[in-house]
Amino acid sequence: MPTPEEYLLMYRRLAEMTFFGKMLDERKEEFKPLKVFTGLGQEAIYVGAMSAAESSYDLLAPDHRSTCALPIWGITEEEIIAQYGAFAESLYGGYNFGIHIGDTKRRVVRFISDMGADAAIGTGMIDGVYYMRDYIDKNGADKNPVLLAFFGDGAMSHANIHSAFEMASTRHLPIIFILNNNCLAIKTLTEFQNVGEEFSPRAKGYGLRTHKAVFGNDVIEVWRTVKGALDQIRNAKDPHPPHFIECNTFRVSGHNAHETGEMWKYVSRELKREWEGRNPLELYSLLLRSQKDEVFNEQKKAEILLAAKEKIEKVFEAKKNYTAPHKLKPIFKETSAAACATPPTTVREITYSAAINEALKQAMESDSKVRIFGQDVQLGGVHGVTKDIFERFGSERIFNMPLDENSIMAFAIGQALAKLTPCAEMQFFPFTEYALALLTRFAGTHFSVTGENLGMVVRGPCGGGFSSNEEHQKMIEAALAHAGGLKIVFPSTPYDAKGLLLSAFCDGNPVVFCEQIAHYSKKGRVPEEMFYVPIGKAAVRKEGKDISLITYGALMVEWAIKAAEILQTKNIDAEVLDLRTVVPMDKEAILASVKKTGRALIVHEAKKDFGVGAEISAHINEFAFNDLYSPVIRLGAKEGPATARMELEKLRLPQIEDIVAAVKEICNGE
Ligand SMILES: Cc1ncc(C[n+]2csc(CCOP(=O)(O)OP(=O)(O)O)c2C)c(N)n1
Repeated sequence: MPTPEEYLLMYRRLAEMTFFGKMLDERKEEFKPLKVFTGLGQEAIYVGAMSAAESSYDLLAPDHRSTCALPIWGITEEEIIAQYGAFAESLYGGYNFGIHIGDTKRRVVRFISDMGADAAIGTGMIDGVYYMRDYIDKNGADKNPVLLAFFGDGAMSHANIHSAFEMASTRHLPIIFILNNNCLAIKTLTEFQNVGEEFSPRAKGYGLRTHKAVFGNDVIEVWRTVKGALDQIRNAKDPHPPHFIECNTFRVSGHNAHETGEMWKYVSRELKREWEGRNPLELYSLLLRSQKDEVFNEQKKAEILLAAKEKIEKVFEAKKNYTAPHKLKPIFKETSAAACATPPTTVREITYSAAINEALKQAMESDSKVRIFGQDVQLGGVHGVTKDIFERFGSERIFNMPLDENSIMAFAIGQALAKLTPCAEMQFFPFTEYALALLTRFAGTHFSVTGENLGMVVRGPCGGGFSSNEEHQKMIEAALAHAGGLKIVFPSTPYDAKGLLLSAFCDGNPVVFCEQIAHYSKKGRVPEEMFYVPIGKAAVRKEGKDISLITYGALMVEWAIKAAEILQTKNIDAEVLDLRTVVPMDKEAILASVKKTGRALIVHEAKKDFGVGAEISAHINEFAFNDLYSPVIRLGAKEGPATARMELEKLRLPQIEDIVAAVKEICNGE
């Protein structure tokens, strides 16, 4: 049971948070046009759970009702209000609003709107905190941090929660999942999310330790249950399953404060009134009065309530000084290109795949914060790119993951938040689409929003040139590039594959590394030592003066070079510019080449329509229009899916002959 001091502390916190929520609700108009999300009536879950935990080392993955949890974790009410209004003085300088807040230093996962995302990302973060403690810092092993991850009954249906449970259980992570079951997901009643009385059978199915559902308006019941789970996890000798605690409550305010008056449209007035009668603060006053007369009496209660009210009023006073933001922030952390200690000398012929494997090993050797994970990677992965790494570095550095790209991406982001350098393998790049939301909406925005770098590498094979299908070879770089905040790298040679991958590991931004599947066995000259090819710098593969062939990716670069050789015999001197990276795009190199040749043919393997080529073409038209002798032309895959038959692939993908024909037409009008 709590000590008398703990009883009083929780009363004070509950009082402060109740006033805070009420004032946010009452003064919602001041935050317009932004919405205010409170969740009145649910305070006890967050105050009880967080009061049971240890704020100096446990972790928090909040949900959008977690306003009450944050001050206990050191994110002050002033900071919360500044964030609610997206003021210039807020932690994120006007980016995002409301409860969308977090702070890695204070061990709070940044909250994003995607339901369940924080719980999923939290799995990677808590895992990373332990790795950091045991293998990097090698101290503080007496402390066993636990992640408290909150989410609602609606989120229980989402893939992110599936990912969170799956990662937590398969990696035996010290996590307490806390379900705030407020009976509603916006306007949808719980019965549409779940059949049966409780959600715990689902959690049990994942191997989580479940508890009898808790009355979530009773701060002590929540505290006691969470405390018990924390003790079990912290003191376990062997790997202990994560816990799942379902807290039943009800939100007596609207989904956001602005629609409270409309709630009767989806809940009965009786039900709302019934739960209003179970107000957590009033229930707690009654409990304290009956049990703790010696430390709690009417006078003490009045003192605490008055102090809480005054504190919150002062917090709102501070808001007067907050101002509107007027500054957009950059999307990438600036990186100075990594340099080699000594210039590489030992050059030999190795395959594209071996070059990547060598880069992975050298990155791991030189930095023990690099960890590799994905499907089948311990045994080399299905393409053999990660072979022999497990034998050399062991299972703490390279490990297999469940067959779920969303889980892998969430875990990678969490590891990066824990200041490791994760390298997630996507077995085939198109399956990254299952992880697109977290990659683009968390990883791709993190630096802009927070100013904190998020160094991570997502790598895998892409592209055609072999018999397959759309599911295995669809090109998705245009979607990723359009999302923003992700560097996108396309190595075309074994040399670049190694040098660019080593750069990706020290970039400090999320880097998507697209390997050409059909080129894994192609050989090229590669230095044995570590070296770096700068990200964002194109390479001229063949000089020329008549036309610029602008391309990227190993397959198209190879074909463009072959086409240029054929064209040379026909007295057309084509320059081949290999972009190497789609983002950042080396626009200077593009303009320099086009200004020299006056003509441009853009070639890529991805579909022509709405592809990266359109961006390149637009850039040339914007900045080199007067240098052009003829319009910029694009070649790309035809509309429709990739196919299994090479006969059809020849029709679908731009071929060497197509490049030659297009150039002849541009240059000679043939
Ligand atoms: C993936 C995703 N889909 C839809 C939404 C829009 N949305 C915001 S809150 C919400 C309801 C969440 O319900 P629940 O998880 O029960 O939490 P509660 O609001 O009841 O606390 C929805 C659907 C979202 N934020 N994320």
